[in-house]
Formats: sequence, C-alpha cells, structure tokens
Amino acid sequence: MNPENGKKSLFASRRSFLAVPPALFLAGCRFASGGKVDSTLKGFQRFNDWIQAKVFDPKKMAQEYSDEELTPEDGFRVNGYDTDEPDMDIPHWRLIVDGLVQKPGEYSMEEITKLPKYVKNLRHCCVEGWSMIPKWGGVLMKDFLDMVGADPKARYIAAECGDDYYTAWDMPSAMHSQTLLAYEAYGKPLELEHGAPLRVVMPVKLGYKSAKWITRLTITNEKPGGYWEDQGYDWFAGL
Ligand SMILES: Nc1nc2c(c(=O)[nH]1)N[C@H]1C(S)=C(S)[C@@H](COP(=O)(O)O)O[C@H]1N2
Ligand SMILES: [Mo]
Repeated sequence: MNPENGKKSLFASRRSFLAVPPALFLAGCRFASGGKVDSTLKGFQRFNDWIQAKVFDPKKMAQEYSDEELTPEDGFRVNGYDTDEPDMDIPHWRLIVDGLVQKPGEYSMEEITKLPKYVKNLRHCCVEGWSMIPKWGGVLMKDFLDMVGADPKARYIAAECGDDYYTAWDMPSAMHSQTLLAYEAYGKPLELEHGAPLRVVMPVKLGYKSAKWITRLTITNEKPGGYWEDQGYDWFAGL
C-alpha cells in the first residue's frame, strides 16, 4: 500500500478540511454542501439532505471529458479507509441484491456484463481535496436496477463492500444516466486496488459514494448509513 494514500493521509486531511470550506480546494468539483456536519447538528443534516434531494436534477449531467483531458494512468490514485487489497475471491464473486426488488438473488459478472457497455471519462472528487479524471468502463446502474426489478419508487439503495465499507444513495442518484457499475478503467479490467471486480462510479457525488468491491445492494425505504456518513460526513454528498 502506498503510504501517501492510506488511512494516515485520510485522517490528516480530515483535520484540515474542517477549517477550509471544501469548495475552495476541490479543484474541478463543486461540492453542494458544507462538508463534515457536527453530530450536534443532526437535525441540520437531515434538513440539508432533504434540500439536496429536492434540488437534485436527474437530467443535469456531470461534465464528461475528452481523452486529452484524462488523468494519465500513473496518476490514477488509490484511496481506502482500511485496505487496498481486500480478500475478494473474484472467480466466485456474486453481487447480492435484496430488499424491494422483484428478482432478488446473486448476480454474476457474466450476467452483469451482458448489459450494454458504456465508456465515460468522468471526474472523481475526493473530499480530501483532490480529483482525477479516469476513463471508466461498465454498465449503467440504472440498467442493472431495471434488470433485477428494483422498485423505482423505493427511496434508497444501501451498498456493502468486500472491505466492510458501506455507503448508500438516494434512488434518483443511483438511477442517474452517468452512474456506473464499472468493471474497467483505462480500457483494462479494473485492478483490485480500484475495486475489482465491480465498483460504483457516481460522478454526481463526492468520491466516498463511489463504492469499490461491492458485494451487496439492498433496495429500501429506510435511510441507510455509511462508513463516513455515520461519522458526520454529508449523507447526500451531491456535487
Ligand atoms: N469499498 C470501499 N469503497 C470506497 C472507499 C473505501 O474505503 N472502501 N473509499 C472511497 C473514497 S473516500 C474514495 S476517494 C474512492 C477512491 O477510489 P480509488 O481508490 O479508485 O481512487 O473510493 C471510495 N470507495
Ligand atoms: Mo475520498
């Protein structure tokens, strides 16, 4: 693991970003909210989520970049709260889908990659104050949710990951036409450290919503938490 990217730098920057409004140093990223919310302000966070959900425009596109604007592959950063190499058993990997869905079950890569493939150059904005523009390849999360019969009127989707990370999204952001289940980066199979075999890419939100190594999606009406969200980070995290 690169010591630049691990837990240490995350905690170092958590301290500094309380003092600096994220919008000032998230180059190329326009963070819609106020960053870390003090736990005494839970009510404010709920209001903040409600406002962000209200103003979210599912038709508004995140910028897509040309190949010339891509971050060179050697600048494709790795970041994670714990490990960059969780134990994934990729040959036997299945994505578990449950909750408010017509066809709950375990879906293989073979079934997922049958959906239409999209390649998009999208900016990833980390709350720590850096961004990058990788070339992603994968399927639309919307196409997958349609395939499994996820209830489009359900409010949330919770994700679990192979490193015990977890996060969640509002349904409109999950159904957004730029939200990907990515299995490729830079035209090659996703590397383990970037979330293989399957990760989320959600350019309408801060990077901690783009879950790597996903193992389970649960469609629900009860608002789920997240690893960073439960520590006071913005739940909606819209850009
Ligand atoms: N499973 C999992 N997904 C995760 C994280 C994590 O720790 N575990 N970190 C998030 C954060 S904060 C960032 S910035 C990106 C980093 O993705 P990358 O390693 O491909 O740059 O992954 C996000 N998804
Ligand atoms: Mo991040």
